[in-house]
Amino acid sequence: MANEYGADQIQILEGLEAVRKRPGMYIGSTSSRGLHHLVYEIVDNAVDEALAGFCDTIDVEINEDNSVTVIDNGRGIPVGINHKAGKSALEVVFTVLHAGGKFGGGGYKVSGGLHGVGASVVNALSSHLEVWVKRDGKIHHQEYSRGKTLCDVEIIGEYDDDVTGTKIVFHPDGEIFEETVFDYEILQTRLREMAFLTKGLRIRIKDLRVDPVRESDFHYEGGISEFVTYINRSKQPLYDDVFYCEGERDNVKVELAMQHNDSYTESTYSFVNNITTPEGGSHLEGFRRALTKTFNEYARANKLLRDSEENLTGEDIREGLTAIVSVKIENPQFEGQTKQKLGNSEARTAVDSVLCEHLKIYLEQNPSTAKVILEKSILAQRARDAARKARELTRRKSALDGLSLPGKLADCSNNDPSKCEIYLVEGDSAGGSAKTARSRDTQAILPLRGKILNVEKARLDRIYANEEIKSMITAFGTGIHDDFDITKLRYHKIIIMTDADVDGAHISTLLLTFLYRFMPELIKQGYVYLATPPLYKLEKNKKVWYAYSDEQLNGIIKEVGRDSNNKIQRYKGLGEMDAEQLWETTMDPERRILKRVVYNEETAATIDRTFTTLMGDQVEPRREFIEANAKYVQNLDI
Ligand code: TSJ
Repeated sequence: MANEYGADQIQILEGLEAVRKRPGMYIGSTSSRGLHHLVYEIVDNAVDEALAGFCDTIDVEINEDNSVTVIDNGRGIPVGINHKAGKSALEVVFTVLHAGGKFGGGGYKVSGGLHGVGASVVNALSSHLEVWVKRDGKIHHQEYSRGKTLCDVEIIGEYDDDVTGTKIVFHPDGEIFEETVFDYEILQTRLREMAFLTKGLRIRIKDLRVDPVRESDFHYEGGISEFVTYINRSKQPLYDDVFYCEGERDNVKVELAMQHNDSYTESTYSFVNNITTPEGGSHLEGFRRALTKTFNEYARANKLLRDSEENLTGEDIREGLTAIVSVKIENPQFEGQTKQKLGNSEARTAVDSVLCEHLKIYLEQNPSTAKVILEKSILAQRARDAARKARELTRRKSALDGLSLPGKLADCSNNDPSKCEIYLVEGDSAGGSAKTARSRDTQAILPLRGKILNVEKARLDRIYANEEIKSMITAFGTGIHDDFDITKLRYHKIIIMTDADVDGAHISTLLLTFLYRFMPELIKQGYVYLATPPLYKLEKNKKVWYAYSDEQLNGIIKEVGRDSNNKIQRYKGLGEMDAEQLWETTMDPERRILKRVVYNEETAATIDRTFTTLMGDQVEPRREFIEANAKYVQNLDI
């Protein structure tokens, strides 16, 4: 009896009406994001079946009418009568809030969607939903509309191929969702991630809205080890192996994979029940503690660190590390402001213990890998030391000189940061025009020379020694690292102004990378903008128009008529504009277009991957980046 999981074990908590009244409470939002959550919610249920060991394939299809079909080859949702509810367990799953295996306890381990709310929520928010269950030789079927049953569970046939499973089709309700069109890319990214996190499971996705049909097939026998390889695909790994270990302590399942690359940044992604935890928590703390402790102990025991030398810090050891930490836990507790940080202390000890045990053995058996990692860590330690000294030096200097602003900065005269702007301008000549053009009271200009240092490719000591970077830090006034203080920010608009060409895009990417890595608060609080210089100037009979896109140019041509008096100039760079033109088109707060750079918590991990990929050695993904980057800016006509 103990392991029997039948119709009666499904718990019943509360009614469904609330879901349609306040959909946001259950799926976060009714935007595109909420829409896609419906799919994850359903797929999560099938993944649970896979985790229980009864399903190895999940198919997701986006149908022509934007409904979605999900099919698995598990045991099929139980169809027997649930005695507490007095109806079929299948019907309970779809019509009673919080019903399902997840909340039962004693069943299988959870996977759990973002809010762990289950199939009934999807049903409540679908104008139509149908389910088919192949179980006990029969095909069971039921239909619903907006959470209400349209018929009893009926047997509509038999099957003889011995393949059991569950199939559902749902149509997101247009009365609820602002957006009802699924995005293949978004679904694909998440489904790929789910496949990485569940080794052996095959997840296929098919888009039937396009001809030819678009499809992907995700299946990773290596699970999160392959995830690490995937993230490191555009980087140079430091050694061949991906370290992997798994174990269970105290009812917490732990899986861990990692590999260093030759970069200087860490990319660790942590998951709880297959859901990413960008704010980390106890599982991540356990990981860090075990990593630091094990490497230091190994280094001492093998004389890679002398007795007189200081311990390596966690940061030193994690320089260039790509890691996935995945835990599965029955009752995850989330804390912190956004309730995204794992709180369960047993997760800390579980990860710590599993990693210590396996990593110690791995290092002993792979001394050459251990040595490469420790050599890199020791270099990181030295660089960190040098960087600290450099920072102390600038701190002391600014304390002595008062505020020693960089010489190239043309500062504004206003002292109210909320009114002040700083333009980061590519090149001395454009910098010169900008200085002439600006409104001196509120607009400061900082010209930056040539290519900016790629902070993804340099250690801290070099970064802090870089002139361009030093002048940005002093001009902003916030300090950096432990000293960072956003209240000291001297300008509430930091505006990146570069040429409207590929090089310009590259430079703004490098600047954004610096800001993202070293002063993320500036982006999070919305202080960073991109200027938008025009692409064309059209002159006719002494009148002038500017166009910021090809469409706009065509529109203007249509308006003024296509004739030989039209003089069209294509701007290749800011340098081609004189000060007045630069003011009119790009700097005048009344007329310019600014794009605010947005920092999106939920896509932070994706941004991170995008940045690292694009700033890496590979040249090819750059265009992709520039396109992806467009997703992180908002148009603001201010
Ligand atoms: F979300 C959902 F309910 F709509 C849904 C559930 C959608 C899809 C595509 C699959 C599933 C699902 C559920 N697949 N497999 C299961 N398994 C069970 O619900 C199940 C099966 C057998 C037993 C048992 O003890 O015999 C128990 C459970 C909970």
